[in-house]
Amino acid sequence: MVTLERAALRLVPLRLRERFEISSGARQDRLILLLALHGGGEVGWGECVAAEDPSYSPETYETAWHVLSEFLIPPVMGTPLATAPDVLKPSAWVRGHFMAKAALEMAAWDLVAKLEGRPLPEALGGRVRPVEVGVSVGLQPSDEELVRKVGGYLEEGYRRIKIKIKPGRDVEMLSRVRGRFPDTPLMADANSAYTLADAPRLKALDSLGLMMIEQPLAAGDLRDHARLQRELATPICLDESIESLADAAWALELDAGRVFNIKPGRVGGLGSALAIHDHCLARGVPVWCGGMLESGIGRAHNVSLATLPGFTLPGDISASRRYWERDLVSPEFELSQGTLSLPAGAGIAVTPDVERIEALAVRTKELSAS
Ligand code: OSB
Ligand code: MG
Repeated sequence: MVTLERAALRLVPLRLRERFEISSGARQDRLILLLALHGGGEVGWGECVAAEDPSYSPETYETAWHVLSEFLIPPVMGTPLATAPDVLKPSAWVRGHFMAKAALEMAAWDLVAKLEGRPLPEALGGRVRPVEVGVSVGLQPSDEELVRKVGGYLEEGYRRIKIKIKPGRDVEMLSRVRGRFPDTPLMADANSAYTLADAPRLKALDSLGLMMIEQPLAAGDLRDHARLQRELATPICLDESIESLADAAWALELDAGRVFNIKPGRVGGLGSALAIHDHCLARGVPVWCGGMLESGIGRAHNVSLATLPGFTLPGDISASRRYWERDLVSPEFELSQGTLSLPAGAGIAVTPDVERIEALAVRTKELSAS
């Protein structure tokens, strides 16, 4: 039992080493929302994955800042906490805002694990181990550039390559990549850029031996995903469509997808991610851990989650240098034989560079029991 004494929000601008383009748009500058939860002499850290615009999800860092500071954090200040997911109980009435909720819940997991002196993977019910990882490659200016990028990542050791697609940059582009890398585990992510009318085009991808096609259709349209899956040999992987265990269970019942990309931030926290993992593990449905261009703080949570036994496929959890000139944690995450590991230590085990976070922060807020 720990009493939550204080929470600190920080908004930290961080420039990606390379602009990252997906079907809905491109981004080079991130505004990273961090949450530090103080209690029992320790600090737990969480990162909110909400983006700068509401294209991937209805949330943004601004809506998350608002909901965290007005509704999620105040009712837990000065109150005792038995388990990490309990931190969301007083705000169970708040609809949606899964990314805001996840940031608070993940900070609580880190805090509780640190107070217990346990690494986060163990607190989650797993064990510390290296996790196999892949890389998510954005839309490139040309197919040549894409092939060059993919080759570079394979040389670094990434175990699986995900390529962003959109209408007009799909079948021909991926055929060229496949031609150059006949045996590489490849997949595609459309971020909802297609409709069922594009089924013939998506069906043409079947001949390329992709591991899966991620989120081809609209987030809310499980019915059309099920229709599309009936026509495709390639498994559909769902990302944006899944915000809860209920969504995942329903998608499986409809056969709207056969693989899930689990992002703790998108599903409202690690407790929800665990529930989806357990449901899939019991049914032999493969899952992998996705990413949202996080700093090392969010990445440490993702690496911890990915140690659980159902995460049998390499996730979008890449090394710090794939994203940042300099990460916000030490040690930074480095690729070793296609895997990432946490250092030894309690909780997320990596140390946030507090001095740099304070120096970079463009907005701060402190909350405590009144
Ligand atoms: O669809 O998985 C996605 C990044 C931002 C928004 C959505 C997605 C992504 C990625 C990047 O694919 C994954 C990463 O963090 O490396
Ligand atoms: Mg995706």
